Amino acid sequence: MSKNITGATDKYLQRFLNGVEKRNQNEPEFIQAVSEVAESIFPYIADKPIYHEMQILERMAEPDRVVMFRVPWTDDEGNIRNQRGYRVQFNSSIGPYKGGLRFHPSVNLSVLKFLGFEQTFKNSLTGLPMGGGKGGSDFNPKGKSDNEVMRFCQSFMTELYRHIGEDTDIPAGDIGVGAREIGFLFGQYKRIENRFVGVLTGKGMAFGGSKIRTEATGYGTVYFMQNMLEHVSDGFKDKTVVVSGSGNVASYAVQKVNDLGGKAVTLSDSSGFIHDPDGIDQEKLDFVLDLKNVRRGRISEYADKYKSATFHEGRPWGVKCDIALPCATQNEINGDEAKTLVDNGCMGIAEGANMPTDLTGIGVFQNAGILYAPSKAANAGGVAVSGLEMSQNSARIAWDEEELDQRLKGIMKGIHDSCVQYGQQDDRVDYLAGANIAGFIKVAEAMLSYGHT
Ligand code: NDP
Ligand code: 2IT
Repeated sequence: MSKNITGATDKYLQRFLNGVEKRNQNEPEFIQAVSEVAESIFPYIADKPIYHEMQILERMAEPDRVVMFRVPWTDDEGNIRNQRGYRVQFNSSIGPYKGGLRFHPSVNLSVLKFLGFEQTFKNSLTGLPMGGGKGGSDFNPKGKSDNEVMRFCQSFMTELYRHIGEDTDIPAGDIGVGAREIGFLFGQYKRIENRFVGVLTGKGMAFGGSKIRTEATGYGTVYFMQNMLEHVSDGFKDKTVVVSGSGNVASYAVQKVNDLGGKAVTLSDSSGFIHDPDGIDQEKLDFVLDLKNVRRGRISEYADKYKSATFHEGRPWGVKCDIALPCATQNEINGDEAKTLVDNGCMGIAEGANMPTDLTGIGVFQNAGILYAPSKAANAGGVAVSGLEMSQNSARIAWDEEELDQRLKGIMKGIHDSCVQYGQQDDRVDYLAGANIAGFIKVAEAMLSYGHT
């Protein structure tokens, strides 16, 4: 790129970011997500004035609409409780809004806007016709009875139902929203609307769910890492893998690492992490799945049961590894932790969680030149199989497990190859730039076709 273009690009980028910061004060996660994308897109559009004239990125950085609502519910003691519910309908340029619901006390508008913005690019990368959205509540499911969770979900859906629909907006799970919550939410939607349609994904197999959806995010993240390794003539065999989180994404990431001959040695939750140098095999993973999905306990119990493991407070990034798969939450790897990973010889990161590495951490990985797959590429397998669940629901058919796993693998390979196409540099692939640009192009093309909408 010539010096003049670089100078102009920096000026436009700075002006754009100043505007985003001014309009979204007190929304640090949203500003972080937009900055990361903009830094890839401005150099790409430097010689494409139409994107500037049509204010494409400026419009992409503003949600189509945000719905915020009151969610009253009654706890088991008969107290009336009150939560805040949200649905951020971010961008429907290439399909109906699609994205998860998160129930966690940290949920606020900044978090859901960052997630909805990211989702728009991620969904575009899958190649399926899905726009971006995200929603949720500051409700904390931890320590609540099944009945309390049911009453909360029913109240939440009693408002949400009027904003969603199988061709309008199709929510799914995310942190704190799994099979149990999707069942309660779908049951209430069906009761209010008296229609049995694919308005949610991640449904149970008895009521329109898709095979492989539960496993898809974790499997997809590992498939993406495998694609990156194969691209440099390497593989998972005998690699030591550090995983954070112990929920849906982390559990099935561990399972697929084992399948491919790697050794996963950590899992974590918000209290700390376990380190099991012998590896987390299927029997131990079955214990974790029961602990987290049925008994709803803490990961420290793993170290009580398995003497090969130790429990530690904090995050697992100090454990020496070849590959790291952050699968818990945003900003769980800071600059110092990224440096520790690199100094300990880590050669690849694939983000199962959304935006788990902060901007300083990303800079550390990029400067080190190691394999770094940003979340919008690496964890797109979950929403991709959600898209396949939508297709199956519309056609009233059900594909088998093998067919779905093949499609998931094909979609992850397609995303990998798009990242290579748009991120290839002299001697390496910049997967961050590749994912951002490849995700941007299709949404931008649709927006250009629509004029000012
Ligand atoms: P789960 O609720 O199943 O599990 C979340 C895990 O992360 C738990 O172990 C939880 O610990 C931990 N965690 C959550 N918040 C924090 C925190 N603030 N600090 C430390 N640990 C935390 O969620 P998922 O596995 O579904 O989601 C994990 C990540 O993957 C999220 O970033 C999500 O957005 C992303 N993702 C999920 C997809 C899906 O299909 N489910 C698809 C794509 C991305 P604790 O129990 O102590 O809270
Ligand atoms: O972040 C994500 O991609 C998800 N939580 C899954 C969204 C979906 O609609 O399956």
